[in-house]
Amino acid sequence: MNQAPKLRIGELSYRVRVRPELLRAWERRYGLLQPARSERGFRLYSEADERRVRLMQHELQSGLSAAEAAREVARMECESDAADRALATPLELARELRAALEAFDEAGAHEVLDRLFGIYGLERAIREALMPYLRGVGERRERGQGGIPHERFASGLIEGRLLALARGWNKGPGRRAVLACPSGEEHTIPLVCFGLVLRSRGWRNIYLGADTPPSTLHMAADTVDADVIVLSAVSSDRFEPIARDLKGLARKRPLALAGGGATPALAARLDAKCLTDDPATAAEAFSRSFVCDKSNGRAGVRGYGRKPHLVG
Ligand code: B12
Repeated sequence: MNQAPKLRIGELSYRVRVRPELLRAWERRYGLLQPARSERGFRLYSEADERRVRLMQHELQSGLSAAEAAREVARMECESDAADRALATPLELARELRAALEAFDEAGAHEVLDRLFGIYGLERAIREALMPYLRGVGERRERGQGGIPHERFASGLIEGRLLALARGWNKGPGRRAVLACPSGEEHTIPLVCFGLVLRSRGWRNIYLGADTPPSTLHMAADTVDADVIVLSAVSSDRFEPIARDLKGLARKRPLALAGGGATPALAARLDAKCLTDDPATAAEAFSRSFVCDKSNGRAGVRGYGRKPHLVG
């Protein structure tokens, strides 16, 4: 966290989704940001500046005026207790989340999630807290600790929270992704995370959820003329029985497989793309790699095999 200032205003603005003019106004009016200057006089912001902007957004969302929110951020920075709580690392917050969920403390868990998203934003929250938390649940289960009731309670709460953030994610002019877990598969949370980050890059999502049979996939993708279909499963056993259907889908439009069940070999066999990163990183890379082939006007994703409309 304590790195030298290095972010130009455009980059900071992109990360926190706040217009540069507003960032400069917060700096001028409230001293919220304390940029260094490059040799050529450009403002250079630190991670502490980014953190203060996120805290400011969090306070604004809770209903404070800008002046009050800025004072609140300053107070949090000064009062070490409050600051420590607010600036807990993502992993510390993941631990707090675990404690709340293990106690079936719904309000407590939401309060931790408020701080997690408010301070670190969606992508870091996913990558650095939610995924590690979920992995921990699996590891504890393997050691015979933590029961199914807790796991169901925890995943229901987290999924509900993520789907609340997803409201309206199928609207707008962006490219269309059909997202689903194949037949028999219930592990939807990472797919929802993927969709949320894709949405933040301007995509529209048509989310079909758990246990989606191939016929439904075909129908949905045709109906919305999807630009891509993304399927996620924890085991390749979910993909293998429908391999023929998946090849059929991949013949018509880009198909991507993700989750523990997606291997590069399987994806290559099905002419699909294999998403191997965590959901946030994968969505970010995926949206960057999605290109429009000017020669035939069709869109495609780099790394998809040999389909004629895909850019290789
Ligand atoms: C939460 C959870 C559930 C929840 C799911 C709720 C929901 N809506 O998602 C519930 C309670 C429903 C559930 C049910 C079951 N579960 Co479960 N579950 C989990 C748990 C704890 C987290 C799942 C998760 O979100 N993983 C996401 C991350 C943490 O997993 P990861 O492997 O690190 O993923 C990496 C990459 O693969 C990638 N990735 C993963 N998914 C995706 C998706 C996209 C789009 C992208 C881009 C990337 C990506 O990101 C990670 C890299 O950082 C896992 C433990 C685990 N380690 O996964 C068990 C786990 C997946 N479950 C397991 C089992 C056995 C079951 C049940 C059979 C048991 C049961 N009776 O409860 C049922 C089966 C349900 C079904 N038919 O699908 C096993 C699966 C073993 C296997 N490989 O087949 C696991 C691994 C637990 C274990 N160690 O035994 N489960």
